[in-house]
Amino acid sequence: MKDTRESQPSFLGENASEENARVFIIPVCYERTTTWRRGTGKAPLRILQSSVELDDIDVCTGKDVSPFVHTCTIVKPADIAALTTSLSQIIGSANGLPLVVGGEHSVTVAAAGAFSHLGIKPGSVVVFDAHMDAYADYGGRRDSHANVVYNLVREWHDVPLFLAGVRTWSAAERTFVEAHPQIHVWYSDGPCSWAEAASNSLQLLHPPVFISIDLDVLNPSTLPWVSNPVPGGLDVSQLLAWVRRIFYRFQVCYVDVVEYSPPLEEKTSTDLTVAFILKQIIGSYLSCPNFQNP
Ligand SMILES: [Mn+2]
Repeated sequence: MKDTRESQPSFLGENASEENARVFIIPVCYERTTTWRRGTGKAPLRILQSSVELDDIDVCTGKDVSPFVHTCTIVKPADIAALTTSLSQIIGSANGLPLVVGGEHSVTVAAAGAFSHLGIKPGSVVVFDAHMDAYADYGGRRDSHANVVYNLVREWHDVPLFLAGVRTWSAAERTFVEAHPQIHVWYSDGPCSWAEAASNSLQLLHPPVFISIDLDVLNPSTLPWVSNPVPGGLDVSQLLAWVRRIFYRFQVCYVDVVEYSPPLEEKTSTDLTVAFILKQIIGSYLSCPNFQNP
């Protein structure tokens, strides 16, 4: 079905009906607490616009993903509470995988609140991030991009959380993480390779899995346009291979991709990079053994 919304393109330029869709892209233009490079609020539109240029085929499976993807109307919430309400309604009526496209990382906390509101608790959480995001208080705030893991632990205190790709942290964050044995960290500059870490993560997870991907987990040489880039980190293939392994092993209840902060120059290759990542995530979902083709 061709999309008729003039101001907002749909992912890949097609828009499956809500009835036929199995993946629901939820674009969230939310940016309130960014502390260094601004721009995440513009990311959803840039990603959707560039996605129209992509081929519809998932390269690993050969599967055409577009007939299964519905792009919801862009959400522009005033605050996290309003976003929680909106996501509760959208996720509650979506018959398939919710795929939130941010926006800053604090949208993940709103999604967690929406799941709790709907009475759904994940079996485990995976956060891909260069940072720990484990501040109780950051610049006088408790709802910022740097409080995400702290707030996820508050929301689901007994749910295992695997934090992947960390390569910078504060003493306070490290203390918080060490005080919570349900948090497992893979330090990307440590002795353990990403492939070993991915295998280890699979041993710790339980379905359904709630996945948050802060794009700063990627090496800035791959994706420099994030709010808070950190040297080192994964490349796109490594991230996607890890995510695909989770999909193949477990039911996944939620994914978000956040913190892209596009440059002012339009039509940059990184717009396509992020759209490509989304397409491959969708392909992983649609081709995994847990997916039932309608
Ligand atoms: Mn981060």
